[in-house]
Amino acid sequence: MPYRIPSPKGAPTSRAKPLHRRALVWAGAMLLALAAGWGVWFWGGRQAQVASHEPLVCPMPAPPTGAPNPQPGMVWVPGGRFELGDNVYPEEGPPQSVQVSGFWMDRTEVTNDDFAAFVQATGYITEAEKPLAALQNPSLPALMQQPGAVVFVMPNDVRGHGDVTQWWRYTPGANWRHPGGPATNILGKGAFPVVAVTVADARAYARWKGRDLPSEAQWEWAARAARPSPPPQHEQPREANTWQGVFPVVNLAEDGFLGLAPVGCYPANALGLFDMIGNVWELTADAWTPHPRTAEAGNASDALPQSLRPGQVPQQVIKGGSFLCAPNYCMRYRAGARQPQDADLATSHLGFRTILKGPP
Ligand SMILES: [Ca+2]
Ligand SMILES: [Ca+2]
Repeated sequence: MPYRIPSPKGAPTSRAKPLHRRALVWAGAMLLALAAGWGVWFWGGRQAQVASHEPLVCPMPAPPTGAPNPQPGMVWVPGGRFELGDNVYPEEGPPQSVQVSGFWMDRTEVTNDDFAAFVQATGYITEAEKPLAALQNPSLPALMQQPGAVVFVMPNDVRGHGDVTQWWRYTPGANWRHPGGPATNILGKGAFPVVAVTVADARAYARWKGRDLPSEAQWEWAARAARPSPPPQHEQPREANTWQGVFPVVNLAEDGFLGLAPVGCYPANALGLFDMIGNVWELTADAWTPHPRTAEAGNASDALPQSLRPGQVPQQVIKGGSFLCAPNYCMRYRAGARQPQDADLATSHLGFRTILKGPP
């Protein structure tokens, strides 16, 4: 006769279980707890191990010998015609034929050292360092009217991917000098890509250098290494800083980096451009449109007005994906991928690089 827990009234309760079943349930619960604890210990230990091996600088290959490069730190991208766009997400298509003239492009994402030189020379203050004009943004919560940026914070668990605030947090005090928030800094990280900059900040830097931001078409053509018909690359690239595992809760960091990497840690493309795919998303000069922009030059297309709903902020096309792009979320680690970005919102996964028009 199995033992039963008596109910207050002395009748058998429906929650009563035979003693041996209770023992099994208890043992199962203990095993689950042990497994969860082991998982936390394992992933925590693995993440600490990966982080301890992440370099602060990656050696860049020496420029090719021969005639000196008239634009040091830049790569010549020859002109050509290609099919702009892709077909993985609706906003990438339909592909359209685009002609692009040749131009110079930074061989890496703009780094913290690069941006610090600009700030030191000009006294420039980025948008994330300035409070928003409250009267112009009455609907924003008070928190977001403080100077700051949106920071990725890895959660322990998520309920689906519909609510991005599970891993993105507006963080007062976050900016390019403190990309993870006020308690963080970029000491020793001069070779990392600058983040927490807006398109206005990127344009100011480019103007100071006498350059431009690339248009969507120029950026994609360069990321394709100026190949008119590249093989369709839809798989997660092996040699780029993306996210391996289940975003946003399991970061295997099989590419060697949990978060941002210094520029130039992965092989360059055939033109000599580093990190076009992954690491940080890159701002373009083009305002967002629902389908790829075919204008060759970003400045010209940028003059086209966006059709904005009341209260909607202007958005910019960003390209290339980031260290947060994973197969289960944001398969945008491709040249043809694109995404909108609020023009005045700085984030911890977004940077840029510049171009220079002119003779090779
Ligand atoms: Ca990574
Ligand atoms: Ca990039």
